[in-house]
Amino acid sequence: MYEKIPIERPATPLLDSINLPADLRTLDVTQLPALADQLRHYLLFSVGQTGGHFGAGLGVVELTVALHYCLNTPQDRLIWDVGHQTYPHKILTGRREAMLSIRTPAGPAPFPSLDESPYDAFGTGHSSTSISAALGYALANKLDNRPSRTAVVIGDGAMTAGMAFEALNHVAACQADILIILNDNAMSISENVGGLANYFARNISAGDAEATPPEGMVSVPGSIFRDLGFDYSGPVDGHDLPALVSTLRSLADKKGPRILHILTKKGKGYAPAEAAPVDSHALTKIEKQGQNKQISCANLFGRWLAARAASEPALVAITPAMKEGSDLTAFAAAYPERFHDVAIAEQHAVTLAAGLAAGGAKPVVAIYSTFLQRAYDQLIHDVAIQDLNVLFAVDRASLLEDGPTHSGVFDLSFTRAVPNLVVMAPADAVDLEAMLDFGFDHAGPALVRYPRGSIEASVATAAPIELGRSRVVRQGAKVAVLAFGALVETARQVAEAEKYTLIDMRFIKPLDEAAVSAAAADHDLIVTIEENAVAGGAGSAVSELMAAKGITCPVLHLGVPDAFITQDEPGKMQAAAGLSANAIAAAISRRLDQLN
Ligand SMILES: Cc1ncc(C[n+]2csc(CCOP(=O)(O)OP(=O)(O)O)c2C)c(N)n1
Repeated sequence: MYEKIPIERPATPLLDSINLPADLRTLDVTQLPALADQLRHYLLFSVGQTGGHFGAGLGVVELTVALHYCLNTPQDRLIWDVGHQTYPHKILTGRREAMLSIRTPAGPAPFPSLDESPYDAFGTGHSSTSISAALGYALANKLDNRPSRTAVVIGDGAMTAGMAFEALNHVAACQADILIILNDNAMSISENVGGLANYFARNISAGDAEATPPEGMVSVPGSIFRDLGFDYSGPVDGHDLPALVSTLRSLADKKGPRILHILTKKGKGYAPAEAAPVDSHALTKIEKQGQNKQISCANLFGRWLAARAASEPALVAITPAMKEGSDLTAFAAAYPERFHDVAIAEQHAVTLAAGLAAGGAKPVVAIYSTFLQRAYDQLIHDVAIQDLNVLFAVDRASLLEDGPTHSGVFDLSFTRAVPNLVVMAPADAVDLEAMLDFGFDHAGPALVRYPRGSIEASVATAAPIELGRSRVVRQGAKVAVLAFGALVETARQVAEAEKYTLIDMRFIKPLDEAAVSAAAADHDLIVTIEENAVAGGAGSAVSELMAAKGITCPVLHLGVPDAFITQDEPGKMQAAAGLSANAIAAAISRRLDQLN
């Protein structure tokens, strides 16, 4: 058991001799526990250096060793659900040293990535896709008569999502040759919730898989999967390497859909993580810890929610498995009956909110930008068409270290196309709270999007929020910068230096038409700035409005280009997208030169 994250690189001679899984397969099974121990120690060291996900990785160290030992990867396909637990997998598959630069453009991606390694059979990041992808592989193998085997590792948290069930249903229909390893640690990021989580817990206390059900007992472990048409084995101790190896060996060559249920401990082998698995889901780099600056947008939201709930008995908050990340902890503790962690079920979260609103409650959906992508139809079909009073608090609407899977830079494009929906982006902490209030009180659906971390307060004016009204931050000349959300502060630096006009647009929908036409009348160039895809984003809204109203003025759209921005520190990702103050200033002056 490790008590501390090593700051010095530990000695890991056996691990160092494993450059690829083929090396691992030359070991004797009795050497595997020592290898697992060194892998765990090195994982702790490398994550300490880089930050990143580690609680889940610690829990699958033995499983990772056993899988690469028993399967013939990469010819056999191994697909990890979510992929946040793949640091040990990356270490064993040729990326041990590279792990020291994970989450930088030169280093490995924080999740499996098809083009990074042949051992990463499928790119992930969002949960519950693994069984579908594996079924695709299995069916493609069959078409091509390839002997390759297909295995999946999916957590009990990821198993709660609709997609996982959709795939199980279809796998059973196809009777495809797939081995699904259900990694049950009773944890999502928070404690896993719901009927499935209870079912697993009940079964585990009922004991061994092979036992006949005692009189009166409703089910034996795995009966739900057996009934669906799977060959179920388990539960097996997922930290017992010899047991894992012998079970995997016996299951790997079987045909048809198989489920192996293993029990593991999140954070295994690192005492602080075992004691506090929620906090150890991910780690901040050692050097960065303690540099705690301003209050984050998530914290502001959490504070707003708890305060507003005190005077709003109909307020109900919903999270799809992101209670801590969205900072609903205080609210959940104070108002447990009005708090719903629906597990990893974004679609359900949004339609549940629609139902609550139809029933007279006042739901607030706290959701990350990229996870809202999953619930687009529910947003349109269940909330917006029925014009229901749902407030969406959309967090992580920004470029993120976790890379393209988690960078929330599409929400403005896909939400602003939806009728009835009001879309806002605050430039500072004051506006964030004011917009949450405004959206909550608005009759109809409303959405407030904000980035990870904090937003600058230097442009705060506390001007009241009025529907579809922008505010002029500074009056200048020549160029009117129309900035949206968190980038207002960056735009301010440019506008002040160059004496441009700066407008904090506040609303993406409805857009401030009067402000746009005034800006066009008084300036040579309109520049829109947003941390969102240029394609279909807030700037597009400005151009569409101008086209519709016959307003003419040269326009420059600055935002995330039509490309996925590689993982890096967020500030560097912004720079890579051309959204640093320098890049913005340069782009504007280039355009002015072209116009002259
Ligand atoms: C669609 C989606 N929603 C939410 C998340 C955030 N998320 C990442 S890991 C995780 C918990 C996964 O739990 P489980 O599958 O049991 O894996 P464990 O971490 O317990 O090993 C969640 C909710 C996500 N990656 N994708």
